[in-house]
Amino acid sequence: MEEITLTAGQHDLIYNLISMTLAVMGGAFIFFLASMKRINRKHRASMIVSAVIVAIAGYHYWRIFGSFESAATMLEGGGYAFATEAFNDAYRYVDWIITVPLLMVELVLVLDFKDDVRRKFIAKMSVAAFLMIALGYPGEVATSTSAVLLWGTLSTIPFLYLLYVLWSEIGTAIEGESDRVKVLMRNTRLLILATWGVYPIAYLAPVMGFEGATALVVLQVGYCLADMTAKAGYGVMIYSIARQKTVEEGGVTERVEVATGGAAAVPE
Ligand SMILES: *C/C=C(C)/C=C/C=C(C)/C=C/C1=C(C)CCCC1(C)C
Repeated sequence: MEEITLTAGQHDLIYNLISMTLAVMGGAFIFFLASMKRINRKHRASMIVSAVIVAIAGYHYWRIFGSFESAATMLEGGGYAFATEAFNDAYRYVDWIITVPLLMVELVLVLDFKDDVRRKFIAKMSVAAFLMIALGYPGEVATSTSAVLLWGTLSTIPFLYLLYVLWSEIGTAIEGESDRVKVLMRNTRLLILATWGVYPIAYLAPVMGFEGATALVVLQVGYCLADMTAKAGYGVMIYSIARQKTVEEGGVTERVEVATGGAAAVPE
């Protein structure tokens, strides 16, 4: 089994960041559920999906945290011996397989795509996301540079396709929206580009000339920061789109069935 030595500082950085990511996912979960009241019912599905995503990620972070803890053994002279094979990083890939398509679902729900466009978009994105993650995994666990680069390159093809479709579909979807919603959607698009772009960079850490311990730090720090922003931060952006639309619709209205069979709007 491969074992690397982490300084106390390297160990604590990863340890605390995984812990922080777990806390952020938990906090985001409460925020999304609690904020549901502030947006109109027709946009609420996107908030539910946001909450599901951070709940799934939170669970995986809890497992990653435990796995990291048990793979590290404190050394007498300071620092930690870290058994890389005992650290189950596959939790991340399992998480992505579920959460990446859900992130796309969250988006189409708030963008109000037409039904047929929505179905096609979700299908295309799910296939691309699956290929991206499935092709990336063999490279994540590979030890040779050539295998990392090969799988990384193959995974980048669906990744670029995904970004391209996302970019153009959002471009089309924002046309009919108000100026404020347009700005929020453009920012969301940039957030996706900036945060998703971190994953392939972090993935390359082991072949970018970093030695074992440093590569582990770069990779774990990169994935943690990217997950916090791409899931919780992104969810907050989606919330602000839903909230803005609600404001433009005249505030939150609850539809209440009345005896006549009609519906009355009751402002909260
Ligand atoms: C919440 C999790 C998200 C948004 C995960 C996104 C993951 C990626 C964009 C991963 C991309 C990769 C490549 C483009 C090439 C190398 C392998 C991956 C899987 C790290």
